[in-house]
This record gives sequence, structure tokens and C-alpha cells, in this order.
Amino acid sequence: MAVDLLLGLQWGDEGKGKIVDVLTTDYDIIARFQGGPNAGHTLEFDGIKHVLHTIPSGIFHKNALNIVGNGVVIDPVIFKKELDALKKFNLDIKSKLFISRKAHLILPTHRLLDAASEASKGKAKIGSTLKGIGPTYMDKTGRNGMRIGDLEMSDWKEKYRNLANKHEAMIAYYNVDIQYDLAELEKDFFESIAELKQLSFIDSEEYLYQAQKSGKKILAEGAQGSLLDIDFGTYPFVTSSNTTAAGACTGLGVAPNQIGDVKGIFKAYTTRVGSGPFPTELFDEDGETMARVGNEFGATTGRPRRCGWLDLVALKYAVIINGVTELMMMKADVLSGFDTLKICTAYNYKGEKIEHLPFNIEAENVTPVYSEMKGWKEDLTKMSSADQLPASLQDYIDFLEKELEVPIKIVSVGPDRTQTIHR
Ligand code: 2SA
Ligand code: MG
Repeated sequence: MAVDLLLGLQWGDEGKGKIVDVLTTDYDIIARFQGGPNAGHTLEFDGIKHVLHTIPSGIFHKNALNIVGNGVVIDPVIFKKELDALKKFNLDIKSKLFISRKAHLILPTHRLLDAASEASKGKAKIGSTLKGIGPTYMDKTGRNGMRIGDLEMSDWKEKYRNLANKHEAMIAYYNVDIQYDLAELEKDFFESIAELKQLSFIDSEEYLYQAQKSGKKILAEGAQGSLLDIDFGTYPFVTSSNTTAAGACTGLGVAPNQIGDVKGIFKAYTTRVGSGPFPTELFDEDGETMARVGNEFGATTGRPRRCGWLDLVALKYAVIINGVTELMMMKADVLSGFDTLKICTAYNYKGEKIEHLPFNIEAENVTPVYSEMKGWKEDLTKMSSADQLPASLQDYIDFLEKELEVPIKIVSVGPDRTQTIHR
């Protein structure tokens, strides 16, 4: 049985949480393969709104097993908070949630290093969620990191102390004003680790291999988005992991020839949080309308998201890099009411019209070239089948399918599980 992927094709917040939740009934196992508590997956069902950070979105489904893979970085303190917030749902967490021994740990000093690094950059800051993601992956690739499996060894506290001491020296090196009380942070950290150790640690690559062999259906759930990929995103304004399809192979130990469907998810417009280039960004009333109607605030930090028209140049790039086999368009309902919709189909790049994503998409190099389409006025949120969709929206979908050469299988018309149209 192949492993299917679900990936965001823009700068994150495409609505992966909702779609995994809709799709999980089809899957036995949901696995996260990269990122960490910088992610925020919002789920809404039965009038409840819940945000997950590290825990996979299958946690609310009765039969789905959830795996946090080796490519993920885990902050025990945030993880414990997530577990606490789940208590009221009476889920049998120990038998539903497994953590890879090879996943790396975010230490309190990683978070401090993140803050120090951002402070030292001033205006050039990445706009990090400050969860310690970058410093933790630096320690991973620098071969200094601590892993979940280390917690099962007797000398882990020693390891921790050595690494934390080194981090403190590095924080001092940045020479920025960061106030902290490490003893206090460590108290929280050690308490949280004690709780984390109550969960099931596994060799997830072996577990997934056996699950695949026995015919289990597995979905790998991405976090952040393709344009935040460490290699293919808008570097350096990216996150520190591979958010694209290849990341699922390294982040779970699944071989490339075992990947099945690649489900790519995008918003009918574009948003971005944090810094970095965004060619179709709007600074006018249209952008404000998208932000307001779409309730565009970060699920992890509450930061307002920047909004703009759909960027087809960037979307095509993401479809290619990921090998997307089917598309899901989210938040179509937010575009109801616009007279005219714009879609960026090319860039003017240093005086030349191009249709691919160039090395540098900073505003001084790139101006979007737009195609215009007629908007629709209908409220989509109560619609439940494809034949109810207004003709202009149907045209919008047809145009995208033709350009992207991949079918749009799902159109989402609201945050609830039920507001999902299958095509
Ligand atoms: P980091 O925290 O060091 O990985 O940040 C690096 C860049 O990646 C962006 N980033 C994100 N963009 C969108 N959504 C993310 N998750 C949260 C959410 C965001 C929030 O799902 O709502 O609540 O603010 C996410 N995580 C990282 C980040 O903005 C930097 O540009
Ligand atoms: Mg999010």
C-alpha cells in the first residue's frame, strides 16, 4: 500500500488541518514528517475549534493512529500543553499517538537562540515563529542534536547540560538584549519531559514499513508550505525543513517509490505570515477584505497574515516540485463578492515576461502580470455539491485546472468538515 501525501503549496495556512480531518476517515495512519510547533493546524467540527501544533490532525478520529516522524522537531513544553488541551476530549492518547525515537528535541535554549538570532538581524529578520525551529535543525545537521530516543538513555541530562551550556555561550555571542531565567525554563522543560516519556516512542520507519506491508492506508501530513521549503522556498525567508514531497521520504523513512497520491492544497488567493517576498501582495481594500472575511491570523502566534491574489506562477512551481496528482482549493467562499478577480499568470522580471519562479522574487525584480476573471456574489458556505457552484467560480476552477494540468478534487467553502465539495 502506497503512502499518500498532503502538502501545502503556498506559504502555509492553506487549510491542511481541515482537509486531513476530512480525509482521515479514509486512512489508518496519519504521520507528520517535518516542522514542529511552528505549525498551527486549525480543525473545526461539531461547533468546536481546536488548534494542533505538533500532534497530527488524525487525533480526533476514532480509528486513526498518529505518528510524529523522525523529521519533526518536538518541544516537550508545547507538546505537554497540547496534550493538556486534548484532555477534555477523553482520547486514548497512549494508544493513538506514537513518536519517532529519531525526532529531535527543541530545548529551551533553542528558543532563546531563535530570539537572539532574529533580534540580531533587525529589519532583515525572517519573521520566525520563535519556536526554536531554526536552531534545532542547525543542531540536527551539525550533528549536535538531542533526540527523543536519547531520553531512554541514562546520560541524557548530561547531554542536555553540555548542549545548553554551549547555547548559552552562543546567546552571549549575539550580544543582544534577551532576558531569561534558564532555571525557570528548565523546570518546565524537565516536567514536560516526564510527561512526554509516558507516551509511546517507536522506531517509526520500521513501524510504517510493517504497516504498509499489512495494507494499512497511510497519509503523510505536511506543515508550513512549499514556498517555505528550506531548498525550494523563498530563501532565506523560509523554515528550516523540507516541506515538499521529498521531505516525507526523509522525514518518515518512506522510499520514493512508495509514495502514492500527492494531494496539493492551496487557497483560492494567497497569504503569507512573517517576512519575505510576496509578489501578489495587496496593500489595498481588496487585501483587507480577504484578511477580514478569511479571518487571516496565524494559528500559532496570532499574527495577521499578508493577503494577495492567487499567484499561478508560484503555484505551478509548487505543483511541479511536489509532483502533485490532485488539487484541493480552499476558502473559495472568501472570494464571494469581488466584482473582478485577478490571477497572476506571469512575472515581469527585469524587463522580461517570464512564467517560472526566478531565483529572486523580491519586489524590485518582479511585477505580477494578471489575468482578470469575473467574480461571483453568491454565498457558497451552504453549498454542498459541485453543481451548485456559481458559473464564474466554475470558470475560475476550469482556468486553474487547465493551467496546472492537475484536477481540483475538492473545493472548500467554509471551515467546518461539512463545508467540503467533492468533484
Ligand atoms: P520558523 O518559525 O523559524 O519556522 O519561521 C520561518 C518562516 O516560516 C514561516 N512559518 C509559517 N508560515 C505560516 N504558518 C505557519 N504556522 C503558523 C500557523 C503561523 C503562526 O500555521 O498559523 O501562527 O504565526 C508558519 N510557521 C513558520 C514564518 O512566518 C517565517 O516566515
Ligand atoms: Mg497554519
